[in-house]
Amino acid sequence: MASCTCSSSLLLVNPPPSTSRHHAIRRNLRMSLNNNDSKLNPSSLLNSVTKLLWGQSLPPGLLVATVRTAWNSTWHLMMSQLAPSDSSGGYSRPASKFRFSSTTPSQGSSLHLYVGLACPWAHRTLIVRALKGLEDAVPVSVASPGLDGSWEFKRAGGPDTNTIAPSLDRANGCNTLKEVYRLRRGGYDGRSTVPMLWDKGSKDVVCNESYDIIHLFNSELNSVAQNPGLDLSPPQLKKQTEEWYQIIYPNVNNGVYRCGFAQSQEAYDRAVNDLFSTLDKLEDHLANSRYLCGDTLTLVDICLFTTLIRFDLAYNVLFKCTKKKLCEYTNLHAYMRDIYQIPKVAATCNFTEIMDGYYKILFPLNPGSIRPAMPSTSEHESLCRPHGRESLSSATLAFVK
Ligand SMILES: N[C@@H](CCC(=O)N[C@@H](CS)C(=O)NCC(=O)O)C(=O)O
Repeated sequence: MASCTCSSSLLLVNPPPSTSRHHAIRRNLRMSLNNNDSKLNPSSLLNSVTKLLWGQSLPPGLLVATVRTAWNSTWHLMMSQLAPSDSSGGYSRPASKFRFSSTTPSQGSSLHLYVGLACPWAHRTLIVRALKGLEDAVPVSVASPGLDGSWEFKRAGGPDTNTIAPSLDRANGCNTLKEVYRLRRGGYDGRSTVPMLWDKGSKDVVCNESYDIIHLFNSELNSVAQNPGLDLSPPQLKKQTEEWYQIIYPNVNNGVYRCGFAQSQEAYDRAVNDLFSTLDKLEDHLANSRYLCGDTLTLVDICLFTTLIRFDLAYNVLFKCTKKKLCEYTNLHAYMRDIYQIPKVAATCNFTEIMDGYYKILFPLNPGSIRPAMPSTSEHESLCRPHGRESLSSATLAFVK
């Protein structure tokens, strides 16, 4: 076929690059990605790609291969910042920096709690604070996520007044959580995570590990709690709750993150199997037990609840926890509804904030930021339908004032 020589066609159809040119483009792109390594930023990446592709009319196969190389490298780069991984691509959660040591804050010291509503770890502290009646003793500031995933205090309120909503910083008047952390004695430049318990008196971080904070709320602040008689960690159940926690934390609470943040197929396969084999065991156990440790609601139930309530809203889709939806587990779903219906618990669950927090903020997992529709089984009305679990125990939940 005669080649077209008219000038208008030349503008539209460049001759395809030669095979050696294909290789050179891909090699240069790889080199520019590798050279910059951790210093790479999105605009320099875009510049490199534009420079290399400018004026080239790439055949679709090469275009896909080139963009795939660029996207894979960028994705791994973003993921390594969002979610540190081990050598096999498995998510490795950084340890909390501020744990309780042997010294706990004195009763009634001026504590302030910082949370974010999407966060399952912060959610634990909100529930225990509500059940123990610590709202007056431990005021709260509710951060919202900025587009880079860090926590900010830039908006307050929300359409649903029955549910806890984002707020400004009520303790320190800061614009970001990072600024609050930096106010502490000795400063701080590490990860600024929620939940964080702040001592207004000494202007210091007391703790930023949810498991420690819920134990502190349960047992160390009884003199200022409205429900001092409620013990969510009774001594006779300590061993049992600890054993459950050792199962639930790695496989379910952190297990969903291990699925979502896996950076290799092997790491994902491991995580998803651990998660669903544990959910299957829990489903069996909860057939005959109202809560994990029998008739008594404990802290470990609350730790499990905050993951379950996010499961169909976020983890099933965004974190690829796809073997089953939670609503397909009869006992687990009823158990979750049972806890949701305890007075004051529903008000700690802000589903809009949860969905926005995951789908709009975790950019590497959802680059288009489109928020899927809310599953109907996760709507408030659906969660309020009868759970039928009273028949498993004589426990009454009239303890919550
Ligand atoms: N182990 C901590 C985990 C806290 C955590 O990872 N919080 C996330 C939100 S779900 C966070 O604040 N991330 C912000 C960051 O890493 O900069 C706990 O249980 O309190």
